[in-house]
Order: sequence, then C-alpha cells, then structure tokens
Amino acid sequence: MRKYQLIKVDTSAIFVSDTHLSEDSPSVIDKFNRFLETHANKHEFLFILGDLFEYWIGDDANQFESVVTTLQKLKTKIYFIPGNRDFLIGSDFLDKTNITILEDLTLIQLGNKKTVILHGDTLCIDDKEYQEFRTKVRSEDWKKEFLNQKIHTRLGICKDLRKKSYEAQKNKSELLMDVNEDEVKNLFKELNYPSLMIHGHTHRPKRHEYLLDNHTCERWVLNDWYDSGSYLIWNDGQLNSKIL
Ligand SMILES: [Mn+2]
Repeated sequence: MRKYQLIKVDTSAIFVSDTHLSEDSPSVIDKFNRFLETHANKHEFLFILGDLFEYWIGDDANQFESVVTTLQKLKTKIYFIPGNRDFLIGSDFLDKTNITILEDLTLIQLGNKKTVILHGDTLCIDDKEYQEFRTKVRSEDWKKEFLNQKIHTRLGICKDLRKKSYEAQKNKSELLMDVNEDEVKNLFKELNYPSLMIHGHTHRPKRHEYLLDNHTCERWVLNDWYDSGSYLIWNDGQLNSKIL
C-alpha cells in the first residue's frame, strides 16, 4: 500500500498545474503572480501539480525571480509535485520559497474525501516512447550528468528536447497521448477507491466520473495556462473549477 500523507484540508485549498511559465511569455508570469497574491493567498493550501515552469534547468540558473519573490510572500502552505518539465527543481528553490515537495502520487484528505493527487503523465502508458524517455531522464545518472553541464549547455539541451517532443507529438494520436482509462481504474482500485483524483499534464480539463465496484470516484483534470489562467478550488466541501 502506498504511503498516506497526513495532509488534511479542513478549510480550503487551491490546485493548479501546467502553468508552463516561460521567460518568453512575461504576461503569463504576471498573471500567475497576480493569481498567487489575490487568490492563492486567501486559502490555507496551494497544491501545484507539476509543470509550473516550461523547463527548469537547475536551481543555480536563478530563473523566474519575480515568481520566487511572490511565493516567498504568501501565507499559504504550498505543496509541489514535479511535472515532466520541472522535475529538476531542487532543495535550493524549495527552501527559498518554503515549498514542500510531495511524491508524484500522494494521498491527501479534503474534508472527508480521500483524494489522490499526481502530475498525470504516469497514467499515459499508451505512449511507450514517452514513458521510456521519462524513465531515462528521471534516472539519477541522467540528472547528475545534466546538472554538471554549464547553464547555456543545459538550456540548449532543453530546447532541443522540446523541439523533438513537439515533432514527435505531431505524429501521435490524441488518444495515445491521453490517460489510459484502465490505468486510471486500476489506480482507484489499488488505492481503495479514493473519492477524488486530481491531475494535470494532458491539458484536457474535465470532470470524469467512474462507478467502480459500487464506489463513485471522480477524476478532475486541470487545465493549462496557455490561453487563460485556471485552477480548482476546494471550499465548503466541494471542488469547483475556476477560470481567471
Ligand atoms: Mn506535463
């Protein structure tokens, strides 16, 4: 059985993912900073479920200083699950921003609802090529070798990987890149039917409902921030999606 994190949300929490913040899109960075100050700051918890940044090449690159400053000012308790773009976020960044990192796939308690949170890419098992790539870059050897490169070399590698991923996606079907529904159902079952699952990654915002062995389970998919900002809010015992 997986470890149960004792994160109990009694009052309110905000969930966000796939903001894909990039220095190339300063307006999205501004929007995210405003969202932190005016929305996230009012709530007890903020859960960032991966791909906060378009890419993260190492804490020593000192990227996104305005976001760091805004995060430092928040009264909200912040948790972070790394995504496929920002899994290299390290302890320097986390210490500086007072963010607590969580395992990809963590159980939390929203009111009386057991909830599983994850980035979401581990559910996309039909995309074998992607899963192989994921295993490779998450290995300690790959990470160590990458982080030992000079900053501009790392930037070059990231840009090259993004280009390759973009090219590869053009030849993949929408279905292949989405979650595998059997994998979703198996996960609900394995975790003894949590009421809720919240994830991002696929950029296909939707609330899905499953009836599994007489248990009703909901899967909420977060949206990306490419067009507009959005988030999920847990408040008054309910989960709702909001667009900024
Ligand atoms: Mn992702």
